[in-house]
Amino acid sequence: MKVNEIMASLEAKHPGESEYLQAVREVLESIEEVYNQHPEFEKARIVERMVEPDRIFTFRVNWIDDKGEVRTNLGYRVQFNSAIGPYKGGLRFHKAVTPSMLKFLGFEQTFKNALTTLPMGGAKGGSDFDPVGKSDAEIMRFCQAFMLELWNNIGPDQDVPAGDVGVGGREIGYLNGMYAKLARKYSTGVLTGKGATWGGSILRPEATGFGALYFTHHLLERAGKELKGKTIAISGFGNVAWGAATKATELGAKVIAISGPDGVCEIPGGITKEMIDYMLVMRASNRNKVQDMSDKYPEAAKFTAGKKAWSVKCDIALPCAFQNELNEADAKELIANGTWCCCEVSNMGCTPEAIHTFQKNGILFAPGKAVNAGGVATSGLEMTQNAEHIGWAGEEVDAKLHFIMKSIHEACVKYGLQPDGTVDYVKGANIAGFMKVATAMLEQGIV
Ligand code: 2IT
Repeated sequence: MKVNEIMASLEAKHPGESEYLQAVREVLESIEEVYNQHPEFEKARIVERMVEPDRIFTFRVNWIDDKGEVRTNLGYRVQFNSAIGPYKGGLRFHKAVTPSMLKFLGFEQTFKNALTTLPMGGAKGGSDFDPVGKSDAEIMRFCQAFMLELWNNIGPDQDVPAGDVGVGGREIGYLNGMYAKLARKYSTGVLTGKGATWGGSILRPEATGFGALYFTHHLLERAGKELKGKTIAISGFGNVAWGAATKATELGAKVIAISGPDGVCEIPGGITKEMIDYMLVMRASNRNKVQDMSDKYPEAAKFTAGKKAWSVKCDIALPCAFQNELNEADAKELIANGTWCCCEVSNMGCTPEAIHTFQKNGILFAPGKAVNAGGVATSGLEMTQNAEHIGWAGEEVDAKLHFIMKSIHEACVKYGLQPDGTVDYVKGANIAGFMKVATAMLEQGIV
């Protein structure tokens, strides 16, 4: 396999799909050497088969807004790879959603899910529906219209969607309600991230952020460092940022910045429990403005318009918002300000140039597919509880989540260990995920 040849053919087939091509290139560059040591992979054309989704559903979603006007959006479900289990991955509602974005996310999800140690294939879906400024009734009508198209292609043994950017517990509720009505199926296993009273796992809302901090803890521990007393800048203020801020604070670190599309809030004294709770109110308002934090807590939080979290001096940077939200210039600014660790919590949160800059400067860096895998892993635990018709206590879920994150860290070390004793976590995560999916594909023949 030659990465440049495969990429040239993909670029010709899928022109302009920049996020998808970026995600594929990153993985192929990491696995090239290992792949070429396995002629059986090449013979079965594993890479050529793995980089294309199994199938994509595209559909129109019509709904009626509060003024009575008809609205039209596009909906998608990308079923990427089912070699190790039913398709699994979130739904993203965001105005910038395109097939390229969902293909990159589905591709990443396939390797991430493989890392979790649980039997889940990879998928992603969503819509260019923009939740910003929408009323609760509009959100409900959109979710119902979306499910009207999707319901026949999902199921507990087939494809299990969950939340992602713009899709949280409220949306999963509306989606599940409509699914049950259409499918006449009332078992709880078709979506994850459900409410705690109707099949949702305890700790699923916290899991992505908690898992990310467990991973960061193990990464720091291996490097002879600890979280206690360190300053952390977080981007975003949604579900993932909320979970990360909660666990970081609990483990003794100080979260000194959160950000939004409008700018950054600096919190020199460290974010408090009250402020962390307020992040949920801000998200539920659908206003999408981080300035709301400094309006509510003017003494503690100082808002600066147009700036990113990466302009704030910190030890550790945690991108928790969107792909490519941290670029080369941001990486250089962080390094100049003394940052020595960046754990990517968002999917592909850093550009390839930013990652290269971190690695060249000896900054501890770990990629999203390893760091944020606790979210989907806990979705997997929710599926297990649903299949068994039981619910575990929070301590049990937390212990399993921590164990999984520790295992993912160990897998990264196993496959990413460098001759000088440091770990290339990008390589480690990509090779570990790839080996599992490739072996599963090989053993199941040409399908
Ligand atoms: O990116 C992700 O891993 C998610 N949005 C969670 C997916 C899931 O199925 O829980």
